[in-house]
Amino acid sequence: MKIACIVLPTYNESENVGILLPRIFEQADRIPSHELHVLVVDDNSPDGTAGVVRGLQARYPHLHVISGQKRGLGEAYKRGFAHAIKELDPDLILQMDADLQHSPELLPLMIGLQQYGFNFVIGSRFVLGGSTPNFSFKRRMMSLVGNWLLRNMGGLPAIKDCTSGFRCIKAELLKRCDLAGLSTKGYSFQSSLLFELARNGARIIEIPITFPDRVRGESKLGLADQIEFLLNLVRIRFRNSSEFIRFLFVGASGVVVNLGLYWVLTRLLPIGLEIAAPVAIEVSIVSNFILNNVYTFRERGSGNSLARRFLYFHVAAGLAGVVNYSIFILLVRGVGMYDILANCVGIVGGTVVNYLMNSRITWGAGKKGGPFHSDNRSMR
Ligand SMILES: Nc1nc2c(ncn2[C@@H]2O[C@H](COP(=O)(O)OP(=O)(O)O)[C@@H](O)[C@H]2O)c(=O)[nH]1
Ligand SMILES: [Mg+2]
Repeated sequence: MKIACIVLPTYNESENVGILLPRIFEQADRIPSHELHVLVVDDNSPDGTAGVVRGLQARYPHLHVISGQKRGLGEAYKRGFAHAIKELDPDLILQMDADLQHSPELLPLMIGLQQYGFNFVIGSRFVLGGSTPNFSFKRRMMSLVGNWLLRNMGGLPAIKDCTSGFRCIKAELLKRCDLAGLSTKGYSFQSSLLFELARNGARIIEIPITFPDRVRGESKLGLADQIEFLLNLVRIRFRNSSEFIRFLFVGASGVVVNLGLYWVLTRLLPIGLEIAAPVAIEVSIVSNFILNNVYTFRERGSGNSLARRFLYFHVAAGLAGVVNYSIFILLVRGVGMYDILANCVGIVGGTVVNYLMNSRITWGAGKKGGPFHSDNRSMR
């Protein structure tokens, strides 16, 4: 049977885990598709959280616990994910808080949604039906502004809750991600992980959750997390633009190839511009294809197979070529523009179309279907 493993980070949650863990395992019967496991990642909590968990292991054979140094929520998750993948080889990995702010009764739904093609389910406080009934005005504003900044800077305008800690992720998708590079602290780890999953082909759905205040214990996320969160916004933005900058470099090399060949064909050989231009375009498409494959999108694990990527790339390149050629002919024949200049304009138009298609589709989320598929990735 396939395994779903909840990675549950804890720091001083001894009062909560004793209540939460039985409530989680009560849900196991409602999840026919998966065997439910819980991995508690405790950072040597001084209040003896790990001891409480160990005490419950006799009752729950699928309860696991690892301990380590306290180095932030992000580090705890990284350790937990690696351990779960190595020891349990799960099909699904879930993230959840241990302080009863996330309702275990939603676990069957979050796990069940994977059957419908969603490989990343987010329990969301900010979609219709979600709520944060006990948030102070200040906390609500911080969360709303932070999430607004994140979704727009990171290029996922449709995602409402970028920092939620209640999520269900297909392990296969998580394995494609580069976790080592992600932030170590709380809120910024959650948002960095979201964008990393998106880059690697997540098909996302948000389901509404109620996020009440914690009743026992104290929140651990403080000022340092908020500062790292703000700095991380810049990193997230840069990470997205660095891909676009690489794409432009490749595009520039394509311009050299295109114009160089066009010049050779029209100036050194007796070939007319109607033929020379499309030949030059086609050769530059092929050189761009090779470079984009090995350079621009090298960090992305696409939801598409290599063969499919290869096919989509040619469709994108073909469309870009049509746009390039149409602009070129229109400008030369229609407006009487100098042919080299007209070709430059055509190349710019073709490059934009090429980038949008490759970023959103070829190296995108894979087969169409999820609400996430393309609109949310407008900045990539
Ligand atoms: N292992 C570990 N868990 C942490 C750390 N910081 C927070 N947590 C856990 O992460 C979850 C969410 O933290 P919490 O303080 O409730 O954040 P808040 O709900 O945003 O105020 C809880 O289960 C905490 O015990 C940490 O540094 N290490
Ligand atoms: Mg909490």
